[in-house]
Amino acid sequence: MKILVINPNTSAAMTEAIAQASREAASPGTEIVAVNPSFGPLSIEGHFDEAWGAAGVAEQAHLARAWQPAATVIACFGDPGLNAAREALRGPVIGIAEAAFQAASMVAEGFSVVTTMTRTCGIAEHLVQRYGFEHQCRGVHGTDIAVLSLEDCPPETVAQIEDAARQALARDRSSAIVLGCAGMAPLCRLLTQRLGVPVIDGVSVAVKWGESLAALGLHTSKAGDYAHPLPKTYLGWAKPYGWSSE
Ligand code: 2AL
Repeated sequence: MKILVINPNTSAAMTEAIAQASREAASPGTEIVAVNPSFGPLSIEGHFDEAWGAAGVAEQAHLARAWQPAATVIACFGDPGLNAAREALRGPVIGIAEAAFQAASMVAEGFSVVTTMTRTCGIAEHLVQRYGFEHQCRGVHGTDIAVLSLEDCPPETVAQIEDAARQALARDRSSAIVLGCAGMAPLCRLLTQRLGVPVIDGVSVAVKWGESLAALGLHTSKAGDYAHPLPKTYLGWAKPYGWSSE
């Protein structure tokens, strides 16, 4: 089966790192197609960036109509454009934040999120509420590590994330760590070894669940709120992305 992994930022290097992590998680026979939008911010570190990231996800989901992936992963921790992609596509669409929270809640009674810029903590906290994990998520912690500095992650940055995770485990009385950025996916194995608790990278969980839901024959319901968008004229540069019924 073919799984589409959309990195909502426009960093080609990060898309490649996410593709690599996705391929390591995928079963033999699963093909990972990793893409990023043709426009928008190089990294998503706030609401303004996220609005453009969501539009970029809509662009890529619209393009994927032509081949209908078996499942789609939205690989940015704010899950930008998740519901838009669900409307556009038939296969299941999974956000890495929701996948990570679900997985963490199954392996630990309480978990902490360690993320990038402190200013993005509110976005993660809103997702915790929206997905209903207020009782399991015991804290969201910013490190003020810029997303793009994860591309070429030096040992000091890894040490900083490890340190933040140790403090979170102690302060929150939690017993698992959720990595709050797709760019942290390559660090998951190393941090698991160092911390000795489950460390959850939403990219790999979302790929695995995408495969599982597709293998079960489940698709996004078109009977209700995730029905295809209404056919409509879009103006300006977004003109090609207005939905048409064919
Ligand atoms: C992210 C992420 O996963 N990708 C990105 O550009 N920004 N999230 C985050 N909290 O920094």
